[in-house]
Amino acid sequence: MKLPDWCWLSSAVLAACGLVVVANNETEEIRDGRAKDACPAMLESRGKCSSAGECPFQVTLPPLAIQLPQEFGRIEEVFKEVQTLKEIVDSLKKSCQDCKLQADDHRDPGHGLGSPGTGAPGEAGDNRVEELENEVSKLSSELKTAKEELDMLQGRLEKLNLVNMNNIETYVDSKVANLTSVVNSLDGKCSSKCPSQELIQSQPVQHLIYKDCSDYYVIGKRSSETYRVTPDPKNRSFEVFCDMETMGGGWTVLQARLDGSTNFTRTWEDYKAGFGNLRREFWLGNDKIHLLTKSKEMILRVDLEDFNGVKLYALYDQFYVANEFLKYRLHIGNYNGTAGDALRFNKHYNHDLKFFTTPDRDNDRYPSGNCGHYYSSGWWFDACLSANLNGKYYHQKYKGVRNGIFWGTWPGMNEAQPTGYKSSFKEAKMMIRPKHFKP
Ligand SMILES: *[C@@H]1O[C@H](CO)[C@@H](O)[C@H](O)[C@H]1NC(C)=O
Ligand SMILES: *[C@@H]1O[C@H](CO)[C@@H](O)[C@H](O)[C@H]1NC(C)=O
Ligand SMILES: *[C@@H]1O[C@H](CO)[C@@H](O)[C@H](O)[C@H]1NC(C)=O
Ligand SMILES: *[C@@H]1O[C@H](CO)[C@@H](O)[C@H](O)[C@H]1NC(C)=O
Ligand SMILES: CC(=O)N[C@H]1CO[C@H](CO)[C@@H](O)[C@@H]1O
Ligand SMILES: [Ca+2]
Repeated sequence: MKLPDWCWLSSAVLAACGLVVVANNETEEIRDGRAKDACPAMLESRGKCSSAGECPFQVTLPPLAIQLPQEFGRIEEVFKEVQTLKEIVDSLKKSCQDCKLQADDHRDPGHGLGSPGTGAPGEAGDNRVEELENEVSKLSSELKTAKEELDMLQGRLEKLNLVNMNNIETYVDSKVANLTSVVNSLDGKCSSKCPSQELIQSQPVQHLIYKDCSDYYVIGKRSSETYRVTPDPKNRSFEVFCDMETMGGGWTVLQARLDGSTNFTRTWEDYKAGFGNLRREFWLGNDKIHLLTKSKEMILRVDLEDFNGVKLYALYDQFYVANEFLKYRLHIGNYNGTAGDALRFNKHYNHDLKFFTTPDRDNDRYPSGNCGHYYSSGWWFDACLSANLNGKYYHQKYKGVRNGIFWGTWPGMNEAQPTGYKSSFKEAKMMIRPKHFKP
């Protein structure tokens, strides 16, 4: 009875592993077009990967050579991920063995399971896991070797981007994600067959992939840095900046303003994909924000600092951004904090449940114009705003349309100034963390 499951699973796994191996074969295709004519150096494969899994790809380096950008250090992360996978397969194997023993104990002899073939399915299962295990360790040692070779080369090389590392990275990433999802489904199959389910569920496959910054916090990462997250195993992973200090840490930063170095007057496509510099000013991107808020129940924290050095914050105990089809509609929960509930200012100015609007895409509730165009930003405009953290960055007070970074409940902000000047913010930041996270 177990056999078909095991067969199916293991062949899926092996297919996934096989594909990773082919990645080496494919690197040939990932050369930079410019390089082909200019210089004969290239990363290339030397024929098919052998059945032993060895892929004789190589980097040819006549007089000059390629620089392998720092990002290639990602291989190391991938390697760690594979190691984690390996550990999980180990523990799966163990729990499946326990499971099999129990199943043997409780077998009803009246059923066909008592036939001479009985022992075989279990055995086969174990062998498959072993095969998978071998396959995974082979893969990890291959990656390791590749990394060592590249590290060695790095010393000799100058800045010359012959190889598009991003493509390789994405490729390897997607294959590891694939492997991950297959192992996850393997876990599902195993526990569904196992009588002692609690036992297995108490070893969840949790940090196989890091869904957001809180997962990095849990494994002991405590420096505020960029990390790679995979909120949805079916989608791509991407870099985020993690705030590991504020209120215990574990925050995934969605937006930051601090010096005006990034222009926030942007199109729908820009807001969709994200823009700016994760270490300075940026918008993470609506698709990514959607995936992050879909993967876990999140809370939002907004931090603001004005030019007088006053720092206040707002917390919302729910934060969800729908997908593009639903125009990235905003959902916020109850407010708590010191900066005031500007997102839900009153009946007429309420950003909750509003669609995202950009200067080129009007989804707001203002009938005679586009709030995004008028206020120079993308935001969940009502008609139009009591808050706009994506407004223009002003280095001082300004006059005219209130299109600066705005938080309507800020002390003194809304009052008409006799001079007609409006005040803005020195820093603004939006970040999220799982609701049930305890630092
Ligand atoms: C792998 O390499 C072989 C021989 O170099 C080539 O024929 C084949 O098309 C390559 N496969 C892929 C997927 O690139
Ligand atoms: C993993 O790769 C296999 C083979 O290409 C593919 O059929 C499968 O859909 C992939 N699974 C995921 C979750 O991407
Ligand atoms: C920001 O971008 C918008 C749209 O491209 C442009 O009109 C505006 O001048 C830019 N602002 C700055 C300060 O560069
Ligand atoms: C607001 O948040 C703080 C800190 O998490 C908490 O102690 C307090 O009880 C919260 N207040 C309300 C009204 O939820
Ligand atoms: C944000 C993002 O990349 N979403 C993608 C997730 O995967 C689905 C289906 O594969 C795509 O349609 C989304 O665009
Ligand atoms: Ca409108």
